[in-house]
Amino acid sequence: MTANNVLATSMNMIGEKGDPNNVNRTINIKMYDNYYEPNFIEVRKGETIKFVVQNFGEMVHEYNIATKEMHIKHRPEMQKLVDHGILLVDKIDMDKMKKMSKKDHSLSHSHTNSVMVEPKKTKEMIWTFSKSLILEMACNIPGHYESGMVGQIIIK
Ligand SMILES: [Cu+2]
Repeated sequence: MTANNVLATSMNMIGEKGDPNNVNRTINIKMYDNYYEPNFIEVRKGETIKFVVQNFGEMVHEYNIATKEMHIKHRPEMQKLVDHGILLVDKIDMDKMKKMSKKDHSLSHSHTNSVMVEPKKTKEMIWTFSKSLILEMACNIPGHYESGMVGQIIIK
C-alpha cells in the first residue's frame, strides 16, 4: 500500500465533509492556550455535526478531527508552515500562504477535516461521522498537542 492509499483509508474511517443542509446538531468548541473545551464529545454513527470553533487564546490553533496516526502524519506539514513563515504564533499570513502554495500545494493547508483559527476568530466545520470508533480532536501546531491540546471524540 502506498502512503496515499493509507491516508485514503484513514479518511474513509473518520467520515467525510458534511452537508450544510443536513446538520443534526451543533457543537461549540472553545480553544484556549493549549486546550479544548469540551475535550470530550460523543456522537452517533451517521450523525452530521456542525462544529463552531472559537479561539479564545492568544495563539493560532487548529481543530482537526482524525486518528492518532493521522495527526502524527500531519504534524510535519504544520512544522513546514511555521518554517516558511506562513504560520506565525498569533496569525496566519494568508498572502504568503496563497503565493507559496502555488508552488507547493502542501502549504495551502486545505483539509476538509481541519480548520486553523486565529485568536478571537471563529470558524465552522461540518462533519459526518461514518464508523464507530474513537477519534482525536487535536491541534498539530508545533508543541500544542504535546502540551495537552488533544481531546476524544467517541462515535457510537
Ligand atoms: Cu493549538
